[in-house]
Amino acid sequence: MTSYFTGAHEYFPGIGRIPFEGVDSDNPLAFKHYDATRKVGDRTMAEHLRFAVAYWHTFCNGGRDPFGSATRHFGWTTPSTPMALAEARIDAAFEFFTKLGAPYYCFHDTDLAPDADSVVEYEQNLRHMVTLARERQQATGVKLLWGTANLFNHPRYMNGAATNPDFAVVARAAVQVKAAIDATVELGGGSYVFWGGREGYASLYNTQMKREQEHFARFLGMARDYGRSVGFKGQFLIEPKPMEPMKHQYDFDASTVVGFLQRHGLDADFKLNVEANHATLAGHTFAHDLQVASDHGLLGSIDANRGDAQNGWDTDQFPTDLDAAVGAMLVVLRQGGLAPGGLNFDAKARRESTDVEDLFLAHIGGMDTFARALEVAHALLAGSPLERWRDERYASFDGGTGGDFVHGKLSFADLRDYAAGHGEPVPTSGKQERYENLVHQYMQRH
Ligand code: XLS
Ligand code: NI
Ligand code: NI
Repeated sequence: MTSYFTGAHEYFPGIGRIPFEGVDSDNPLAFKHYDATRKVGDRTMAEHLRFAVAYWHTFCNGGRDPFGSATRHFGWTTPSTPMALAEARIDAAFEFFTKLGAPYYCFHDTDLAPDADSVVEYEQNLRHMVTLARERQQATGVKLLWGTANLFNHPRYMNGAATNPDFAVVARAAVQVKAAIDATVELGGGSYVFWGGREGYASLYNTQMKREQEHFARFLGMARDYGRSVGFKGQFLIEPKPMEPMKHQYDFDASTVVGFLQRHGLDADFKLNVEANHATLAGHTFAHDLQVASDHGLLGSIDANRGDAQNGWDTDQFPTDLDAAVGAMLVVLRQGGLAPGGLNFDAKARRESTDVEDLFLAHIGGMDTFARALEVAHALLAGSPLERWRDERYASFDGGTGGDFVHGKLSFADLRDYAAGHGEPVPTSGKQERYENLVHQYMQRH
């Protein structure tokens, strides 16, 4: 991957390619664990982790919050017209990707190109920016992990996009999804994401929930058919989230989405993009929602971030919690990897982090956390008693009467007779602390 500048402007002066220096380095602008070409098992770290930078948080978000305006004003945020801004932003983005060594990026249509109320103008804007993105992808080797459409910002979507009670809005949402699928195909993206921020409701008094969900399934099926017709061979992904911005969102959590996809016959084309902070908002751990998706063969990709233990909203912080990342990587390794998905940092530097280098520091921390988690999870699976211990807990089903139960050879009355003949079951410790100690022992080991 070569560094990329148009030559016109360097947006991150004084910052070069981020090197790997190892755990003894105190250089903040160096990786301590992420060594892209290092092998872990049969693949390199880069191949396992497939890191992506989120265009919206890193290049579009100036640190605004509900109480205040942007705090970050960087070189690419000054141009006066929306198109000049988009063109400056894409150069900054590719300079950032290549200096960081991130192999992938993700975008919403309106992150990349200026939005417009006119359908034709919107489509032209996106096509122009996709041409520039394609040139830059070819020049650098950076690839698109996934594309999506922003169906939550514009006021027209305030009552929902695909689930809006007004058909005119549903059709208008299709304009963006069609264009964003076209962009994803043209840029070689391996996945296309639906995150339904406004697909939900605020009050049941004015809502026919069943009808809205049926419209949603119809819309997704049509988008799938369109994508396949224009040559999209990748995976469609639904990103669950229980709330925010809507009071109640239809894609509540992994379990809800799995049921929805199966009920509507969409599970052959759609998988899940599981986000850490969305799982915790739903009252689950990150690993729980990953495991639910994976158990159904539907874990397609990950939005890596973290919430805040004291705050009840989607703080989208960069992941620094090794325990949570190890839990995630165990699920990923057990299912044999994430490709064509990857680990997208759907995370933003804090509002108070106003230096341009903070964008690098944030990503370095996230990448090092997952690189270390990959090493720990791999070591746990390849060289520790973890899998054997888990298997042994279920050994009573491996043969004998327990085996007959598994294979459907017993009647319900047989269970009763077995219990009557065997007396009170001997208590078996769950040994949670032994497992926790093992994981933490491997986290400290080098
Ligand atoms: C917001 C979502 C969003 C999706 C893409 O909470 O995480 O960023 O990933 O629309
Ligand atoms: Ni989110
Ligand atoms: Ni996300």
